[in-house]
Amino acid sequence: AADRPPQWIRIGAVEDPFQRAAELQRGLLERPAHISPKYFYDAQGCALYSAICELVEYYPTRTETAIFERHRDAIARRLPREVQWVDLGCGDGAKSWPWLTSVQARRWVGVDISPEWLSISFTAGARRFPDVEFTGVATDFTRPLDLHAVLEQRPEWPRVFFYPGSSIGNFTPSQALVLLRSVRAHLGRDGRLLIGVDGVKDKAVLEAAYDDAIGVTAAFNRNVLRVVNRELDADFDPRRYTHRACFDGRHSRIEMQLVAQQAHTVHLGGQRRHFEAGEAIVTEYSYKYTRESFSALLQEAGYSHAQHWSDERGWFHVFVAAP
Ligand code: AVJ
Repeated sequence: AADRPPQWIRIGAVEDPFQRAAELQRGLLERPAHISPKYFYDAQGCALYSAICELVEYYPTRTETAIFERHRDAIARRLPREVQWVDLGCGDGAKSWPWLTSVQARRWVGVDISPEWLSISFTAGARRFPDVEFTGVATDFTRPLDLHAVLEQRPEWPRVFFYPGSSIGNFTPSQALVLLRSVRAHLGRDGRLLIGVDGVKDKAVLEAAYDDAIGVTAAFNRNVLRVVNRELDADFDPRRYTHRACFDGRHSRIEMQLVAQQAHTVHLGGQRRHFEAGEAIVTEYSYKYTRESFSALLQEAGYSHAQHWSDERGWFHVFVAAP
């Protein structure tokens, strides 16, 4: 691939600041107020999320990594070879690199909402794997996924879609179903989906993972108000909000909120919004699945079969699903 320069593709008006501001304003004027978790990830938010992944309480990242390390060969045996490796929400790309060797990848297609992350991962990967073709696609998973044209550039290479870290947990089950179906529509006959999903477990363990003792997750949550201030020309004071994370067993999800400590009025890009003391802004859902509930979702999305791996405690699930 040395003769093929890295490719850069941008789908849609991803970072259209007017669209982002309008979406933020709409959500904050609703009752209850809400902010999509995609707004967490500015430079500071990405750094805080990296710090979260190192916390003793935040088990998902290290549990998934341990499953991947322990079962890498067995998992890879369920995947095709000489593939186009599609990394959904690639971030810094680091989770992909060992797999590129395992499956003799010919091409890496990194997909991320953040052009900054894309160029970081893209540059790191292209240096590390000079014989692999690198393509970066900037898009937002809340819009319909359409990578057909990109993947058709290399019709001879089967596709593996890699969606680790339980990122799927940010979608409601019905939104997740839409995404899983659209991934399936990209797989062709030989393609596979390799996905990591966080498991249902003890409420205290779950809540500690989203409300750590030294307050990193609280800082991550409050940081979204600074993103809002910048993008929407708002005047939230993050110090007036406390972090809350509760596991809602009925919906099988962690719900993260920012709770106003006193009544106050905020300016939101030309509008005003009053918040009562104790009023909450919903900032994130993180859905948790059992082996059975996620297998059922895969089946409902049309996948014909799936293999499963987990850790000793059954805290995290990894699936390879076939179309
Ligand atoms: C990046 C969506 C997988 O839900 O665990 C971590 C984000 N939020 N701590 C998750 C998150 C608070 C994370 N995901």
